[in-house]
Amino acid sequence: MIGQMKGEKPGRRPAQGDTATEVRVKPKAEQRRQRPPLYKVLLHNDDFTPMEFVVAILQQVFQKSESDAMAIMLHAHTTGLAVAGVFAYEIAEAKVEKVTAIAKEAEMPLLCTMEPESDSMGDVD
Ligand code: TYC
Repeated sequence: MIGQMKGEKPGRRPAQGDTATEVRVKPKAEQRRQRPPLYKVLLHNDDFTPMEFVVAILQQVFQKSESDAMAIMLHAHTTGLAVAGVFAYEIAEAKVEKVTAIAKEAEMPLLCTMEPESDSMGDVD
């Protein structure tokens, strides 16, 4: 909020003709309240799940294009882990459950987990 901050005494409102620009930086706690903490949904590599199966999951569950799905799958395949998407807690949880259910049904060992996304300051919520 620019101008009067929460819990602050009212002061003179900026008037036309004022030249100084007042920049207020909100306390960190207040900044955090504005957006929900985000979670990365991770796909883990394994030696058994077919590449095409992982690509299909990325398209179906995460609405990825075929080329993006292929790139994410190959990243998991080569590094061991890939971010399938970043979501608010409940959505991330639902994605993990969906992937896990599809993999279980197909008797694939594909592992999908979630972890807090760190913000630009490197903090996790
Ligand atoms: N490594 C698997 C294979 O060679 C493919 C794979 C990729 C599995 C990504 C899981 O998250 C994964 N068939």
